[in-house]
Amino acid sequence: MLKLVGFAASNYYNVVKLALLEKGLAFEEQHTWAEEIDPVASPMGKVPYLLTEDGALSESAVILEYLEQRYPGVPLLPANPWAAAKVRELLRHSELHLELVARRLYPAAFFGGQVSGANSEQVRMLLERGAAAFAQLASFSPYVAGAEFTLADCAAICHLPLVSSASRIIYGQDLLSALPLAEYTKQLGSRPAVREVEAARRAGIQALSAHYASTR
Ligand SMILES: N[C@@H](CCC(=O)N[C@@H](CS)C(=O)NCC(=O)O)C(=O)O
Repeated sequence: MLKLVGFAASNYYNVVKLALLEKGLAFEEQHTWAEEIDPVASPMGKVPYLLTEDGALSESAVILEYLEQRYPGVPLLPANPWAAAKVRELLRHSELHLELVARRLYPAAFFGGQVSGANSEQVRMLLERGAAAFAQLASFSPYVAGAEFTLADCAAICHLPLVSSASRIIYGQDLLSALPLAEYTKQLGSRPAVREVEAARRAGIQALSAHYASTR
């Protein structure tokens, strides 16, 4: 059986978990903190990774593509190549131009760390560009790529609220305010898989805080 390895506070772990649930695939979860990661399975020491019948696979976007090809029963990519490419475009944007940029704020926003003034200004500029680009590409009608729930939603619902909340904490301003995030989050909350991931994420944040406190 597929085994998803990582921890429930991780937004990248949750992207893959959501895709597995939405596709109706049987899988097990193996809880592993960052410092316990098997470097053979995940050479960058990151979660998630997926243990499959073929071996271990890291990098969430690659895992999603593998799941689509290996288990096409419930597709989360459109059959039309252009429409599928537009979904992938949104997925890449949410990762590269929003989540990875905002990630530089997380230590200060969520873990009591610090962000230098110069860094924070650079991140703000990049986030503003990323948010404008995402607003231009996404339709939110009601899903980010249109009428169907896709892989782009698996990423967006796990990454965007985090980016938004980090920006509110650091800048006192939601740099994603141009996106209809509140309505989108509410809409996606009607999906059982989204609710399941969100409940586990909340519990996972508590567990992560307790873990940090016990290892400091
Ligand atoms: N590009 C990776 C990013 C995964 C990632 O950054 N995971 C974080 C948790 S959200 C992690 O494992 N951090 C531990 C570390 O970097 O040491 C993916 O898409 O899977």
